[in-house]
Amino acid sequence: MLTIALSKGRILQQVLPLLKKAGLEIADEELNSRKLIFDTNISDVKIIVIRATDVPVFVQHGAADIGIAGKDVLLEHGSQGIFELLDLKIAKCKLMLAAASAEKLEQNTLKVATKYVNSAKQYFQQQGQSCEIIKLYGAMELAPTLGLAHCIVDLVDSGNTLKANGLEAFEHISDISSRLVVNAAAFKTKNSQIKTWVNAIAAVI
Ligand code: PRT
Ligand code: MG
Repeated sequence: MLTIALSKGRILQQVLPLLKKAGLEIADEELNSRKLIFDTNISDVKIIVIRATDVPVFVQHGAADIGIAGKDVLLEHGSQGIFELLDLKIAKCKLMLAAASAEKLEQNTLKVATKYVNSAKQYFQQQGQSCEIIKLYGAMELAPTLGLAHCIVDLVDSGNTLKANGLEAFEHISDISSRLVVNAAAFKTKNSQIKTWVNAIAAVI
């Protein structure tokens, strides 16, 4: 049995058509049921659909053999016990540093609101910039407006969300897209089964 963990939300919408092209699909009635673990057209492959941040956790512990999640989530989680095998080139965006103006970034200790604590810390450390990280789970864009932080580190696609909140992107921290990861132990014990699917998916990217 092979278990594949998919991220809910926007990644799922783009990943299901990709898997279908690679020969793996979940029937609509199955997907619309209240089940948490879905059967697929392939008898020995099951799919679970979970919170994006939970995908690397399931894969690291071998509860899922394969996972698909955003690079943003994978960078935050760390790569212990996980191999990244494919860039699916979907759900693309950029991790960026944004503020209301360039002057706001001129601080001895920069107050940064973000969901991406580890990525932000690492970035400012590389820059030699002292910072205080304020962890938020959403609506980062509000933080500078309400004086909670000098700037934010967040995902940016069109830039419309920043613009609508009076913010501007100043630094590009990393390029983000969805990645296929595997459990390191499963990659040995289920190597041929995993490789078959990785190759099939690679061929349709
Ligand atoms: O909502 P929940 O907490 O359950 O999960 P989630 O919000 O993490 O899920 P979801 O469905 O929003 O998907 C998130 C994943 O999609 C991320 O982990 C990324 O890998 C990927 N992705 C790609 C994005 C974006 N593009 C994106 N633009 N995730 C979020 N955004 C948000 C961004 O945070 C900002 O609020 O969209 C807004 C910016 O978009 P623009 O176009 O206005 O710049
Ligand atoms: Mg969301």
